[in-house]
Amino acid sequence: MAPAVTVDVVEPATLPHKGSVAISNDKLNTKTADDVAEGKWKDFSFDAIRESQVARAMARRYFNDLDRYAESDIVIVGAGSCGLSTAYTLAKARPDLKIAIIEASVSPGGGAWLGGQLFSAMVMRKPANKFLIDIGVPFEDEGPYVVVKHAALFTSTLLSKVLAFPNVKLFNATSVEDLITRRDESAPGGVRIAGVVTNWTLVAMHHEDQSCMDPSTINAPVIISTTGHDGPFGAFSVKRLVSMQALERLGGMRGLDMNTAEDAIVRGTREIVPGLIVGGMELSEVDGANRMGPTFGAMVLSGMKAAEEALSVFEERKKQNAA
Ligand code: 48N
Repeated sequence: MAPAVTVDVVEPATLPHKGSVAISNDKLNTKTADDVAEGKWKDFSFDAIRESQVARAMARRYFNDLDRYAESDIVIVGAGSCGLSTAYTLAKARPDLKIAIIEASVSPGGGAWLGGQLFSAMVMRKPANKFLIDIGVPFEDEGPYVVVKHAALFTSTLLSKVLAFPNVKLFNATSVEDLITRRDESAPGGVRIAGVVTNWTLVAMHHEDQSCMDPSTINAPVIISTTGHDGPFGAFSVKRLVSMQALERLGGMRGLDMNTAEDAIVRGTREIVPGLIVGGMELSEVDGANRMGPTFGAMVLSGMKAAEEALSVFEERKKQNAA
């Protein structure tokens, strides 16, 4: 007979009391996987559960995460191909760092679920294929470039690897709607970025038709913004830098030129103002770089470079704080 199972039930009235409720054996589902495999669906049933257990299982973890990541080491804004490549590179290199990813959409991945014009295949120019080998995504080798048979294979594999890191937390359906700043006379625009201001995206979309709905915050010494090129949510951080006069103006993304664009984005990935690194297509809005269209190698390599830049900024700040 299977032993009684006990679950920790935290009664709201007596928080932080931890009680336990025994689910008696006869309610336990003694059906094994084999039973199910043998098609004994007729009298199948799950073990009993109470709705509040599900509600508490979700809430407890989410609010623990909010508490834990309120002070992060690195925040990545935007979980598109560049942001996710950054997160993977960082989390793999530095399991000691707390990395928060803030993604406005319910579904992370940005523009990397399809190739161009809604076609499935995704093209990446070498040496981005090395990243694909690292994360275990198969591709067809076409010489100077490779082709992943479905963009969703790349994005879902990368997303699953990023989410599996214990030091990474993805806050999706959550928007960065401002930046935390500190006065910094040594910075060209007079500010250093010290974190992000967040709100549920559905809230951020309704500031015009609801009374004031204040945001929350995440403090971090390094922010990496990869919010894509201009669009309803695109190029958020660089547009905000201009509106707070920390950046004079935006260069504006130029026309499509694959060769020029991909080199410029990878080379240009850098710290734009102290504490804020910009990568991916958001950078095209700053530097006036060309767009590259449906080739994603620069997103991956920009992510790898953004991770490197972030680590050197992080270590530099740590030294300054220790001095
Ligand atoms: O995929 P994107 O838009 O951005 P990148 O830079 O990761 O990848 C760009 C790439 O998909 C291309 O555009 C390709 C190569 N085409 C180029 C071309 O010439 O057309 O991902 C940005 C992510 C999205 O998921 C947004 O939802 C998110 O950033 N985002 C935000 N998340 C939180 N807070 C915000 N304020 C915010 N703004 C955007």
